[in-house]
Amino acid sequence: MQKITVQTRPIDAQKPGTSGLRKKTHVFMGPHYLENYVQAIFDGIGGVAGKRLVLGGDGRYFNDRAAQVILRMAAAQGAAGVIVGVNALLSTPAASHLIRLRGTDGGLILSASHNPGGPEGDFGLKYNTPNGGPAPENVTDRIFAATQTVSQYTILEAHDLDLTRPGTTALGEMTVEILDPVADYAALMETLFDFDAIRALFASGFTMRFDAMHAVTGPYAHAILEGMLGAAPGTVVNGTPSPDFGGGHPDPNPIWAKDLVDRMMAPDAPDFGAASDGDGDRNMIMGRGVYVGPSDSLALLTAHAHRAPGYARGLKGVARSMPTSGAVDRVAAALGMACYETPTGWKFFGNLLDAGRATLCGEESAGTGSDHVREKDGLWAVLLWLNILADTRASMADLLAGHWRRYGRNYYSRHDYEDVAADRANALYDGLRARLGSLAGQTFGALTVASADEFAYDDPVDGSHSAAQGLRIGFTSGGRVVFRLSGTGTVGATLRVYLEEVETDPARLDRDAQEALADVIAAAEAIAGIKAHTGREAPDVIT
Ligand code: G16
Repeated sequence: MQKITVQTRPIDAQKPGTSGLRKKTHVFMGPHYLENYVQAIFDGIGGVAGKRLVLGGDGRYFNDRAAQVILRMAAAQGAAGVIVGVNALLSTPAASHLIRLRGTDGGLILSASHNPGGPEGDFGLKYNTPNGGPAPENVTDRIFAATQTVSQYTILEAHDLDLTRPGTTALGEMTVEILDPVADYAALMETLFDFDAIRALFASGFTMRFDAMHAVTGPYAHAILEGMLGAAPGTVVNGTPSPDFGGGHPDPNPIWAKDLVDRMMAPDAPDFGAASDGDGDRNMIMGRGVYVGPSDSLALLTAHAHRAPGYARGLKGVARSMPTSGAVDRVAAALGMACYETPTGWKFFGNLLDAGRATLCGEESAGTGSDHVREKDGLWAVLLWLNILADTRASMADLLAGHWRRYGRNYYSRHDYEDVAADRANALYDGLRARLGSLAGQTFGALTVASADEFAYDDPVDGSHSAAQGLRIGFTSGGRVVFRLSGTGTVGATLRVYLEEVETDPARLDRDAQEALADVIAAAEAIAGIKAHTGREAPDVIT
């Protein structure tokens, strides 16, 4: 096996976004594109000589080819070993767990998360640090800097490794351990949750539908829900990962998981419904006749986490991203625990989790997780819900209604304007930013602005400062609107408008969210001129 050095040149715009580098698949497959970026990761972390890495992905188109390239580059550059899932599959949370369990020098995850896959879809790659979490900004800055100076990479000339079976093999002088992607993760889940209680729940006739959306969670859900917990065969649907996710969009929200929503809203719906995304870190939670929004899910999980053995001793604190609703804040206040507000991006939770300041974290973008790994974790959220249901034996609808009665309800919605021309999106955003200082006291329709600022974050653990993390406008009613430009899209700009209004009147807790938010929606339009700037009459996606 020969090591060869390939001359290359920097490629434009290989800048990691909210979670790694995400581009159109054909862009990633272009000459030197993947290799340049892998080299930049290796350079950005000080080389891989003597290091051990975890490698795996969500199985999307090009996952298999990219994994072989990364293995050959790691071997050529002196890595001591790579632990890789069978067929180069690993869910993102399972990869995070393996990095921690095996004490590796980090890992490479092949995924564009919930974005569609296939030759016309998206591909992505990110580096996770030895704590198992997405690389923080100082590391991604070094990686980006390396993409701008890369001039060559070394790679082994070798045949593809057979990754179809567990076992240990060698590539040049590098050890490659191929393992079952599910086993270690399933064992971890067993330490956190009362599997006996959940088995008893299923044995009592409790029914569930889990939609794996043709993505990586399928094998995990089959093994854990149907295999270990005794859920009826057929509970897991769309459970075989496919390179283009069955032609679908593996984003677990009411738009893309509409089939699940329809089933859960039917009179003969199962008791509990859930879905997960491309790489298994996001979740959607439903009960018969009810949809539990991600912000509410975080709040309820926080209120009930003590019911699961892994959290029986209570939570050290909770954290949510800034655009996530304040529902969890009220639970934290009632329980007397710290509640942190971070910028969007799971990487910002890493320090809080490492320092033992937060146990649970969550985001409006369908992510919830805990200190068991350093990624959000879709199936973990589903299992915590199951543990709560097993312990309370209450219906999802009753749990949700009871929660709102006790804490009030944060009506919440996100309106996305996708693939907007970047200059138009920037004009809206920059124009609004320039006017923030003059908004307080102004009235827009029924609402008066109480505060307006651009969110910035000072990490309480390492003191790092992250500026320009979204524009937030609070109203005297207690409601708010937040404007952000997404950092995960691959075409044009995506404008996210996050809308929230607080309701504590027991007679008004059961309204339609868009209706309850009508004043906030109208004020957002009046303040920012969304229609004029984007040229759109309505959002592309409402969640
Ligand atoms: C990633 C991040 C999340 C973030 C989400 C959306 O999730 O890990 O923290 O909330 O993107 O980010 P944006 O609003 O910038 O598009 P995932 O599931 O895509 O890896």
